[in-house]
Amino acid sequence: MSIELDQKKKEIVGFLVGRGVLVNADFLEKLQDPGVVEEIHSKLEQNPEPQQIIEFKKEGETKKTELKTEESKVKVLWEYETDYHKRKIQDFVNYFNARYKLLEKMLIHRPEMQNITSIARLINKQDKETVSVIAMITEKRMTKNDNLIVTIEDNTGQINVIFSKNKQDLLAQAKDMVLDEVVGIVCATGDNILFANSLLSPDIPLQTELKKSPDEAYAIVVSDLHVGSIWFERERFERFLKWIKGEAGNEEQKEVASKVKYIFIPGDVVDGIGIYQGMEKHLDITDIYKQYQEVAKLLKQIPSHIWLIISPGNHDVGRMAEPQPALSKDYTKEIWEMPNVIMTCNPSFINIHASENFPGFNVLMYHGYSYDFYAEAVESIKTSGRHLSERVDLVMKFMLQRRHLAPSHATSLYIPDAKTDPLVIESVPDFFISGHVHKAAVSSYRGVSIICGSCWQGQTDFQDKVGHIADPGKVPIINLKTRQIKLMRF
Ligand code: D5M
Ligand code: FE
Ligand code: ZN
Repeated sequence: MSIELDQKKKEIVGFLVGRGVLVNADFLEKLQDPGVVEEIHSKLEQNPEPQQIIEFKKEGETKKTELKTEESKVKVLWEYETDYHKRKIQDFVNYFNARYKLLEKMLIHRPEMQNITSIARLINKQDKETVSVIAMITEKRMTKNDNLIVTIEDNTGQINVIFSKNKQDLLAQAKDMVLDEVVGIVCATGDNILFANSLLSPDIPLQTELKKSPDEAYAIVVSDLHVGSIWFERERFERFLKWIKGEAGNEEQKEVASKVKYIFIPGDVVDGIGIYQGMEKHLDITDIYKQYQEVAKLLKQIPSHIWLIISPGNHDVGRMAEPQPALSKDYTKEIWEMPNVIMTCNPSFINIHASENFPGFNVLMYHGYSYDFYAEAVESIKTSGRHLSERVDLVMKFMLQRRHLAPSHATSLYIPDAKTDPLVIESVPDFFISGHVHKAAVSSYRGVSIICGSCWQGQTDFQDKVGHIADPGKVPIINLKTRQIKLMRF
């Protein structure tokens, strides 16, 4: 890149950073393209004022990165770049390598990880030694004697590790491991085998201070509307709309409503069509376009000074494979055109509420499609004795510890991406927001607020059959000044 282009690139990044905007690796990657740099830079020069939209297109279909600012606050989104090439075996290999590298970085500097050694160098080790390995789990089985044998792999080889029943805490921790997750293991070497002494996840670093906004403002989570379903609870949603418009509630509740600045809508905006067999009889609106038009009608009632940040779920239109690109404009034109709407991909990483002297909050938003699997697959979560709808907070904490939204292969459909693994939780968010489970939950883990929205769809026939208890109409209300989160019932 020429010096001049390099300078322009720096100015773009400086512009964004100066406004508290997150500049992620994907965005930087885009800036490798001189055409993109020129295009964005020219827009900065034309109109560096608030309320601007920066947009750029690449060849082929319209792709858009949209940055909107309002006063000194900024929200940013990057759209996942859909890459339509046919996937080959090598793509899977590259994808797992990319994941390994990202997670290895989080483990490699941990003080516990002394004497880190590749698996190839351990296989023929004769002497007993204490070593650390960073590896992916490829197999797990209990022995007759109740020890756990785990096969691990890095890009140099494979080896078995024994978690002994004599170390009960460690064994319990190891039983929670799922296939394909990346872990750090401190162990003693044996003859072509390792004896585990401790186990580390990439995890969230301990944080001493909770980030708080200097001013009082609120963000709320309204997920799983399922508009179009016969079980969509319109009256309940209208009660919510009345409150957000300042027309209902006591004085205190009205005061809160007036200070709501962000609404997160993490997917299942509509019930969709053809999601499962026989779905037609569960639909009030059978036309997908009309479902989204109905959503637009409802969302337009929300005061336009509130940002609506919308990402897709497994009932929405478009591909199911994650990362799911932002909802297609072809189906959601009315929503896209709303000035206060930001459409993001699933998962997405967003910065909200930045101002001159506040960096804003980083929000990881993920619909939660993979969660059903982990509620069953993770021993300690499964044996917590509650249904997923009662323990989504444990699943979300599990994801934060693994720094991945679906560590086991095929627990969410995904498109392997040769360059990176977009489901890795690369940066530590302040808020981790999901939906999908149809029951609200609030928790926190090492300074990350864990929030799951509820739903606006009553209990479905299917949920009845599997014992899932939907709990519609509970809205998590996040006070950005105190970081307190309350559930409001509609
Ligand atoms: O999913 C809402 C909740 O219901 C979520 O926790 C999963 C559960 N659910 C829904 N459909 C199924 C099937 N087919 N198998 C297992 N669990 C399911 P939603 O995405 O809104 O349908
Ligand atoms: Fe849903
Ligand atoms: Zn869902």
